Amino acid sequence: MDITSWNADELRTSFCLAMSNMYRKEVPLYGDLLRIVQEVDASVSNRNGQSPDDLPPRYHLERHGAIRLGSDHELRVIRRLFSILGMRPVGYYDLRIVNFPLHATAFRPTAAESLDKNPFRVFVSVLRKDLVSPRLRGIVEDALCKRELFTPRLLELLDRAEDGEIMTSQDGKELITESLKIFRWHSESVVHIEDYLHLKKEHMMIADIVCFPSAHINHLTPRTLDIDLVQSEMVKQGLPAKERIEGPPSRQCPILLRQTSFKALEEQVNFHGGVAGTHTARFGEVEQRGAAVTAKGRALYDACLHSALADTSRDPDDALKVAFSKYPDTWPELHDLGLVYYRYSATELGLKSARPNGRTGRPKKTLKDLLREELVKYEPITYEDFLPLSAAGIFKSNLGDGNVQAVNEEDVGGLGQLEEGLGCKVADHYELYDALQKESIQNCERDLNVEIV
Ligand code: OOG
Ligand code: NI
Repeated sequence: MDITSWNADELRTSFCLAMSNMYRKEVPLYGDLLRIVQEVDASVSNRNGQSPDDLPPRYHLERHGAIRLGSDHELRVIRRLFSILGMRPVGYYDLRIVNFPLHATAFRPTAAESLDKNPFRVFVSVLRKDLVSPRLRGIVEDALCKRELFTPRLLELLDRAEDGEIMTSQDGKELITESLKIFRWHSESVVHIEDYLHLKKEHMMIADIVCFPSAHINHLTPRTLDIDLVQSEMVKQGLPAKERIEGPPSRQCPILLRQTSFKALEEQVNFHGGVAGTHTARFGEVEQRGAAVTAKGRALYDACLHSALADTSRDPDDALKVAFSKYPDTWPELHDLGLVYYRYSATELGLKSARPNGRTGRPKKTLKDLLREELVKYEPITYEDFLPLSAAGIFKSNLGDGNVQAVNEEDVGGLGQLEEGLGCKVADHYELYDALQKESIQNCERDLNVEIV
């Protein structure tokens, strides 16, 4: 795409494509995964009597990525960069619940129009040094001090954009080139292999963050229409697929997020001092997204998931199916029980029967009436966020780190710590979905010329 002027949505799309091209070169299996997703989506579209071109534009671009950072300074600059790409921090993920010494947020667009154009999201974790053993903190500080993720040119472009200077096409291209340098893989480690092994013994994540000169992108994840088909294609085509799909089971009405991956590569690394070794961190993932659930819908999801995890009498996939039989699986039920967020819109019949104001003003109607009279319809709002327990399942199979038990301690001010590092608040995803739902109701009031009470 040619960037002709300052436009966050276009910049984000260019950035996302550039990142995807870079990762495809670095991890060729990711290219194979993209091809499989394209083939599966085309066959699902055909099955539904559609052409892949009938899909909304976001489907062809859609993916997420994940990076891990070592300091507040790094987090702050990433926040500035992503803000220029139209992505802001949403949600707080305390990854102690999966036994990682990290916490995280997801940078993503939040406005309906931007999400429709390209909902690219990046899950950004930050190392919590307070959760690293005191005896290792020196190695961590030393290594992080030695690295600088951002080029002077990138910092200059960020300053200029923040000062409101018009970004030319050339500036936009340079911004992307300079930012890719943050996320590129380096096979040279900044630490000695002994230190790497000490850090890795404490937690793989600490070694992955601290020992390399960049904040390498550790996976990219295209969205697919049928994750079960992608999973079986991966196996058929000999990709080292993870054994199980994470998240809810396959349903008539998909909710939240289902994910699977191919396992991480073992990569050659030259450690400081010239010793050769390996590191395993980078992989490819695929996701199928469903509806955003309300807090009530999430509580039910968590309850079903926990009962599936506790059921050792069955195979995990069967346990999941049994546990989720308690989760309603028709859109009207999910709607009437308030489990899912919806986008409402006027039907053709509604638009045709809309009347100008009478003498008593706009008629008052309830949403229930409008739905019953088929003047309004609804579709679920897509879940744009993440599920840390699923992420832990992905990492368990990728890193061979079996320890993903939940830690049930109270939050010791992690959110405040993260927000201080960011230099801003993180948005609450429930509030965002609620606002999208409300906005859609207001659009119905306008289009039907009624007051919805
Ligand atoms: C977590 C990444 C989370 C997902 O799909 O849930 C994620 C990490 O980098 O440690 O990408
Ligand atoms: Ni992911």
